[in-house]
Amino acid sequence: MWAQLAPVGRDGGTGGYRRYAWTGADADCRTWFQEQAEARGLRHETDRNGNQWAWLGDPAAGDAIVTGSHLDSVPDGGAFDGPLGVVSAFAALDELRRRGTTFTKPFAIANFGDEEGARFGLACVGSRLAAGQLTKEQAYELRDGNGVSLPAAMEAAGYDPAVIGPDPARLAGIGAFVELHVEQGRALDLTGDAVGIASAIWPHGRWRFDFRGEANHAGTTRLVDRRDPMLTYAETVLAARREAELAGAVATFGKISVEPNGVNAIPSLVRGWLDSRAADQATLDTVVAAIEQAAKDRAQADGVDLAVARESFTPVVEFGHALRDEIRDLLGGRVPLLGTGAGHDAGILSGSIPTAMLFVRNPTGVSHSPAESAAEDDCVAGVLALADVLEGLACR
Ligand code: HGY
Ligand code: MN
Ligand code: MN
Repeated sequence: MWAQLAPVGRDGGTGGYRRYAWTGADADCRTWFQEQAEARGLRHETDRNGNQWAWLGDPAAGDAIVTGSHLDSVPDGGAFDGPLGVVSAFAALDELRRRGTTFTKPFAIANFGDEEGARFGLACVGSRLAAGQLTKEQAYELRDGNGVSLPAAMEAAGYDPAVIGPDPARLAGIGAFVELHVEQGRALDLTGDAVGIASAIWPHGRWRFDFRGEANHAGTTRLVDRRDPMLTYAETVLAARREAELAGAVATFGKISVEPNGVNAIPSLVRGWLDSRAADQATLDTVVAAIEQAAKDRAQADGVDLAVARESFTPVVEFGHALRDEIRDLLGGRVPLLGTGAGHDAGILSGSIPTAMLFVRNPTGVSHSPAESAAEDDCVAGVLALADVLEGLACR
């Protein structure tokens, strides 16, 4: 399975993945998912929000046990973030069938659409829509870097955007969702465990900073006459690092767009996107407010106009203790609990249904990069752990 999926959406130059929502690579991932489902006799469906489901048993019976993750990626992302959870789900089902277990509840494997928000800027679109955390109207406002709207992209990919929206009946039929994911950090490498269980997800968000100055000639405009938004942007990036360090949080400006983006032209507009995360909401609010204030102060000094818009936000998630502890017991009780700064569909859905996460050791902790890795033995350990969990939840 891994070898079949590996080449899909992979850039030959960087080795990173470019599997963005509603693109050709996304369609190829969806085809792979449907083939894996149907090869196992699972009933495949795509729901109103573009999430894929592979069913064993009748979901109408309710209390379904669902596992899975996402197949889309960040720009030049790694091979494991998302796909490890989907491949492990199919492999865990194969393992349960090898063990001869029978399911006493409906079972499904899910591929949630557009988890990374790489194209439209909002994380977890498929699960947010299903959970009613993103309305159809809000989704219709989303645009990619070329101005293509989310509904237009869905339509071009052959899906009907008119039906997107909350899916309470579907979620009401789910008793538990367990997502396996490569760890995006080194905690398991430090504890020496192959598998861990999520305790919480930090609150995190994305803010777009628009710095508007005055386009002018790079060679003939005196420094004193300039209103250069790149200076304001640069100071804001440094302020973000300062404020994050002060607060024990994280803040990243990883994406920028410049107009007109000419070597010999002072920019008219610099857009920078801030990703910031902290262990609690108050700290996150403090850090973002301090970064905004630093940007405002510098904008004033530079004669630059500033506008800040929050584009994505996920409050803190504390995974439910009952399912978390049941899973820990099913794994023998001594599996470490880990907090994480990475967002996941299991986090979004935790407001609607019981959810839990298993993490698989990442020896370097590197993620959102072609260098992301996990040892095969650890991936197998993850599959066996997921099979043990599913056996305990759905086959007793
Ligand atoms: O950005 C995140 O936390 C996740 O990878 N979507
Ligand atoms: Mn990710
Ligand atoms: Mn992920």
